[in-house]
Amino acid sequence: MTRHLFGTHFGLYETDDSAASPGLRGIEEDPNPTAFGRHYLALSEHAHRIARPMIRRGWLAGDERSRRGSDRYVAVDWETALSHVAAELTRVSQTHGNRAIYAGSYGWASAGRFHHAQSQLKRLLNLAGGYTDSRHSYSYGTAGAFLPHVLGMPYAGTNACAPSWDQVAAHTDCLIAFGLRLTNAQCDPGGVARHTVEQWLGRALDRGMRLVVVSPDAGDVPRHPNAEHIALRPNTDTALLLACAHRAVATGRVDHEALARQTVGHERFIGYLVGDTDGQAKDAAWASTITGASITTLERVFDALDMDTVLLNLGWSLQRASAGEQPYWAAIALAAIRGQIGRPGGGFAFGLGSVNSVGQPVRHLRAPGVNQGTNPVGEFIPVAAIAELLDPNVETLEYNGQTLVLPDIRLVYWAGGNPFHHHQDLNRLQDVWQHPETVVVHEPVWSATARHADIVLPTTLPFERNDLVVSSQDRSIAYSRAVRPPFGQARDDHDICAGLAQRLGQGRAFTGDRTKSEWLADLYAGYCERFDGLPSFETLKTEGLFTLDAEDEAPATTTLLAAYAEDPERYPLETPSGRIELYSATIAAFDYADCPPHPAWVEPTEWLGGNTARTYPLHLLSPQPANRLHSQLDSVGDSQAAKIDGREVATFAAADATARGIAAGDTVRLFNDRGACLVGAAVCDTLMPGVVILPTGAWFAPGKDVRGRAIERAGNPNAVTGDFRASRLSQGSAANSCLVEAERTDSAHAPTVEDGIHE
Ligand SMILES: Nc1nc2c(c(=O)[nH]1)N[C@H]1C(S)=C(S)[C@@H](COP(=O)(O)OP(=O)(O)OC[C@H]3O[C@@H](n4cnc5c(=O)[nH]c(N)nc54)[C@H](O)[C@@H]3O)O[C@H]1N2
Ligand SMILES: Nc1nc2c(c(=O)[nH]1)N[C@H]1C(S)=C(S)[C@@H](COP(=O)(O)OP(=O)(O)OC[C@H]3O[C@@H](n4cnc5c(=O)[nH]c(N)nc54)[C@H](O)[C@@H]3O)O[C@H]1N2
Ligand SMILES: [Mo]
Repeated sequence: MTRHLFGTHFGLYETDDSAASPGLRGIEEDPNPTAFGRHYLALSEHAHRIARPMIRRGWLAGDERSRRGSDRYVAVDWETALSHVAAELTRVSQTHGNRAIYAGSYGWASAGRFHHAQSQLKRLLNLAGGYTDSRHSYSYGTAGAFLPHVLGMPYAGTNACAPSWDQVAAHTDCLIAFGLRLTNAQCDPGGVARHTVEQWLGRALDRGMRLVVVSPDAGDVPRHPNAEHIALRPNTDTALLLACAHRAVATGRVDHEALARQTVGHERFIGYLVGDTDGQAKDAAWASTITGASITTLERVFDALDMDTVLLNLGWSLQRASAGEQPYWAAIALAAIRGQIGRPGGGFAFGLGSVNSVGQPVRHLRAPGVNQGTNPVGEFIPVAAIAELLDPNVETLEYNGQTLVLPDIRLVYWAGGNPFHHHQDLNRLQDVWQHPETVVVHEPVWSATARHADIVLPTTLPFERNDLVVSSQDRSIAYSRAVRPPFGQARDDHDICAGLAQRLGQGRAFTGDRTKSEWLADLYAGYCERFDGLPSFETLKTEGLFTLDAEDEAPATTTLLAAYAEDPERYPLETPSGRIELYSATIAAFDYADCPPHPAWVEPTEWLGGNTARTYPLHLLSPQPANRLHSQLDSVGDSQAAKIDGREVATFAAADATARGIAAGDTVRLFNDRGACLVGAAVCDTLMPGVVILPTGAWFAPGKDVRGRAIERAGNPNAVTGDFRASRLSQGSAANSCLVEAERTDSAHAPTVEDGIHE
């Protein structure tokens, strides 16, 4: 019998059309399926779907006063829409060169190796002369640019800096986790067959591992007798880590031999720790003022560090902040000082628990995807610099020791991402977004980005097409089957790009003369060439799922930097010195005040200890949503069920709520100088006072309140976050450095969230 599977970034599902529970259920092989995915099919006929190609009225009429984001759309046929897009690509390329086309097109789109929107678009544009691209990600942009200076190249990848979970389960005596939100481990770009992070963590805890969760929110701590909480102000982990290193130095707990062998620059770093350079010892008293944690609390961390095998795990959220390089560097330095690097279950880790795949001891089923070709245009931006790129007043950008000259963008082309979800300070983005001459977007739904486009091309969703679903960081491959017909006139990204390629004289070059089924078969053949034992394509289609290696094997067990730690001469790192750099001459030469040449406390742009906190005394954290993937599935199921009056829920510490007369269920206005948004209020006693949590993903719904002030109505944190970066070195997103104030609003006077689809 044929098994009907459906693959997503948050798991594999089986269709379940029984009358009791129409929809999807997680596959039986998955020990912890993601609940919100069950409602995916509710998008199949949803009012937010786009049925026909649409063109913005003002763009069509050449009306220069019309604004993207507040205009209406007219439906056109595909022939008209594709002719306009092809003509614009040709015009811009001929008049301004292909560097005037920005198609970095960042975003997660949907799982599926073939129907990967970005790959399809980039293959098309490379055949048409190229485009200005983006580098790195919002997820890991700070670490990705920074770590090559300290650890060298292979260690800068998202999944490259962690021991495997089996080693944690077997050897770690104490795991100190800086930020841990287990719902995040439900997702992985490309897909997840088995969600095992909670199982692994549970195994370690049951063996007796101590878990210390350092976070502004005690709600992050898993319920277990061996788990404890350390509260600290957001963005101050570096001070805590430096104090730990200082204490090791001051009390003779330094592994001098390992430090000398594995690192360079430790003398200068230690000089900074003890205050030689600035007269300030980075001791517990110093760290206490910065972190807001008492000295007694800090001593609990010191005590934990005295255990035998200690692993410092830093979530990706820590580097998505002002000076986000520093906590990572400080953790590397602390692990080195304690002689933990290269020990099974010890050392440092980045991102265990941030997604499912980090630390999985499995072989990676990895093969080439859709060949994007090569981009003749060399220009790029670090991905979070989109507003600078579009702002005609910004001509250059400091980045990683270079001065990038920003191209003059005339055409923006986005397929598979939602910048009006992912970017910070969306009010600024909305302004600079008015500058390009044309914006083309492929979208299955009327996302905020679709509503800010000139030409909107409706795409299918993954349950409307067949695909291979496999993550390059995992070991399973699935055949994902169409279970619904395409909505309205929606087309696959591939078919849209093929139609454009044909109009640009590149039709056969784009399709390779293959049908979509032939493309799938070819991609699958690529896996069979690299891995033995894969079933035939026909068998995969029938059985649905294939997994490398047996369930209980850990064939890819990893001790991070084991060979290097043992013999740095023989296995040097790809850094200038071949060693872990605790002082970087390269970074010193950049001369960036926001990224000093050794791990250091750099005051964040916005934090509770800074001047801005006098006006805006609440630190807003915007973590990943538990009930959806970013903005995806916000319109349905669990995400809608959790809203208050249709708005996203912000969680306040009890003391902050009381001080402002806010009660659970109230409508609250969060605001600062950049903007304001309306949220529903929840109040809890686990959160550190001074901190507010508003997950990302509510659909950006700009509007006006009764007093005529600009206000975002759905509870999107990026209406207030700042569009500054971790540092000039990385230009990574600093979404987690944001101060706001909050006030109760009479919900009767607050504008409600309506669809506002302009058709
Ligand atoms: N404040 C704040 N902001 C953040 C973060 C934060 O922590 N705080 N986190 C950041 C991070 S880490 C990330 S990764 C980003 C995520 O940002 P994005 O990846 O841009 O967010 P998504 O909502 O996943 O956007 C994907 C879009 O693709 C569309 N789509 C789905 N399937 C298809 C398809 O087959 N074809 C096409 N053409 N489109 C499709 C969806 O409808 C959706 O609009 O957000 C970042 N933004
Ligand atoms: N369900 C679901 N899972 C997802 C996603 C999703 O949209 N939905 N998105 C995926 C994506 S794209 C990514 S990149 C990953 C991101 O994974 P992460 O970057 O790890 O996640 P965040 O949700 O931003 O933050 C995780 C935790 O860090 C804590 N934290 C925040 N700031 C600080 C700080 O300054 N210090 C300390 N010690 N702790 C802090 C918060 O309390 C929060 O609980 O998640 C992935 N997983
Ligand atoms: Mo991400």
